[in-house]
Amino acid sequence: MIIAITRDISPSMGQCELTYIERVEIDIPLARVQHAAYEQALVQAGCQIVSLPVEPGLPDSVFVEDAAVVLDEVAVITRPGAESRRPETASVARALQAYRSLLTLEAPGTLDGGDVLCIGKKIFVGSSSRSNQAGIGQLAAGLSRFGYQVIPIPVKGCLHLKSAVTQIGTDALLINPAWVDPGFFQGCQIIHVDPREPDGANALLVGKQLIYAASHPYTCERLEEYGYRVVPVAVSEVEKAEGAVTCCSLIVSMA
Ligand code: CIR
Repeated sequence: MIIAITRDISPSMGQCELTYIERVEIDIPLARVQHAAYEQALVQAGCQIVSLPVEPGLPDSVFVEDAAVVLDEVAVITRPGAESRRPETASVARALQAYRSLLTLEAPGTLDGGDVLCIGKKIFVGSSSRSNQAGIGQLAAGLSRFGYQVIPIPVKGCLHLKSAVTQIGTDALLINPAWVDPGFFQGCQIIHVDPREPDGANALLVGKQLIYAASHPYTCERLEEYGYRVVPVAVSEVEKAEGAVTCCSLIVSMA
């Protein structure tokens, strides 16, 4: 069984944090419809949805990925880099404690789950504007007992490491080489985004399905040519909040 923890769109999402993109109006009713379809895609991929209560006062709270890092042995509750986002973690921790023992990052450490890419026992962490050395150090210290190696890597031009690279198969990655150096991922099959779609590197692998933003048709076609089973979802409204498909769920694999 696979659990997907999600949270519905906040009515205040229009006041979300933005770093690399301009603010444009978000259609909240449409965002809710798209989020329901995203959850449906997760169900079709084999997930059971655990939906957290909506947080009217927390604009970015749909982006549950940033509040935790879920591994087979343990879940790490983060301390998000944006101060406005720190209250999001309490309810995520309450939900996760049903499935995992918890570690919690502490000040002055900051880390967003969107910066964390786990491939086997290697955990790549983006040194971004959201995840600092102290946060990455705490993650490494907390996870070393489970045999994980934490590897900090620079990202440029985008919010999070997983804006630049995500896992699309056991040893396969989808990447925008302008934002992260593919040389960090020796031994993996690397597929580049179509250059017309710099934001296209964020895909959510669940089982054998790739949940992927419908706004990137060229990269989608490329993935299909490589034989990937792509499930396109419309996420225009969370994209206006600088989010994408991995950000809106926490995937918890149950043995
Ligand atoms: C933020 O700036 O924190 C939100 N507006 C977007 C977070 C997206 N999260 C993610 O990519 N993991």
